[in-house]
Amino acid sequence: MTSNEGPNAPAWPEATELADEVLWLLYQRQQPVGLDELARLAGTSRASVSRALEQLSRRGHVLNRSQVGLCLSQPVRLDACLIERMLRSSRVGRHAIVFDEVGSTNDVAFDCARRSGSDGLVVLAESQRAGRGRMGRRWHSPRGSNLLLSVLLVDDRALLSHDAVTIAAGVAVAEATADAGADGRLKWPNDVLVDGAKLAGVLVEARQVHHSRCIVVGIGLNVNAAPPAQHVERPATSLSAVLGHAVDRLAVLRSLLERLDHWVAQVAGGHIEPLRQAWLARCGMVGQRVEITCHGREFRGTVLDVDPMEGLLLAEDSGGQVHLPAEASSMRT
Ligand code: BT5
Repeated sequence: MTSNEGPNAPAWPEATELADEVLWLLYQRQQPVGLDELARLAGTSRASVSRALEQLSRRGHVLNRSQVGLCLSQPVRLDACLIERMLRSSRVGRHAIVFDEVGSTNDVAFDCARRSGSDGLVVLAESQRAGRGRMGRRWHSPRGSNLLLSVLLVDDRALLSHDAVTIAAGVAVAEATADAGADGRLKWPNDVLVDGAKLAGVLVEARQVHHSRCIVVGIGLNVNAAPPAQHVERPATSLSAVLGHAVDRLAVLRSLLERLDHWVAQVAGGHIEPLRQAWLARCGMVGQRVEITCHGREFRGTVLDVDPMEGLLLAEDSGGQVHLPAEASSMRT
């Protein structure tokens, strides 16, 4: 299920295959390459490569042409063929769909659950009209700059708890930001921060679709642009702001999906302890005083532990200990 849902659908399958191959060659090169060289690498004629390049333009890819050759303009447009070719994962991201614009990628992912073989599907969009956060909040992201994605997991055997998948997604995002060179820290239950500013958020939702329990892991990650200040209650940042240069979204996406693939497999296999350790290694919250709202109640105290299955363990100021589930909790501090 490779698909780019743009306005100009490709004309015929062989041409699409060649355009995919040319795109892949250009993406891997990351340097200008001449038309003859491109034709040689693709094993075809100059004329066929020229037609493939026209098709790529119609798919929204921007090519920079110079005397030394042509290359893809940065940031490279997200494309399902690139994602599927680059990924080394067993479940997450086996199939990809890229949209120019949707309401919410989470809703599209749930809609796709009606198709057979959709487990592991990743839905991406260059922009969202109604991107959502948790508890009715909104997610804002400038078009074409960041990662807005949802991974569909069909959980027929009920192996994936909502909280554990939230923790797994947070760890995967933090690890992917580390791969890119930034020190992403986890803030329970669903934020990734750099120096206290929000870089990414995770929204895990579960629904019954026909007879299957479906979990959708929604992730918004600011790669090349933070949202305008009027759209956020607290400071936000992006990988490019942290690192001081433009960042390849596809490289970040690759490590994010491969790491999520790993952690989802761990959760499905019941291996929770490594996930707990990975979370704690990237979270500076143990020992901190916090205020948390859970099911409309206020809790104040000191964080003792984060358990992917049971939730955050809090030593309450009023005495006693309580486990607070991620799904129903919001941190106020
Ligand atoms: C989250 O909610 O952090 C989860 C966000 C998940 C978004 C993804 S995008 C792909 C997928 N499709 C969707 O429709 N959603 C998911 P929460 O903890 O409730 O945080 C929301 C708050 O973060 C907002 O109220 C803003 O203050 C702030 N915010 C909004 N956009 C932001 C951004 N791009 N970067 C940093 N902070 C942001």
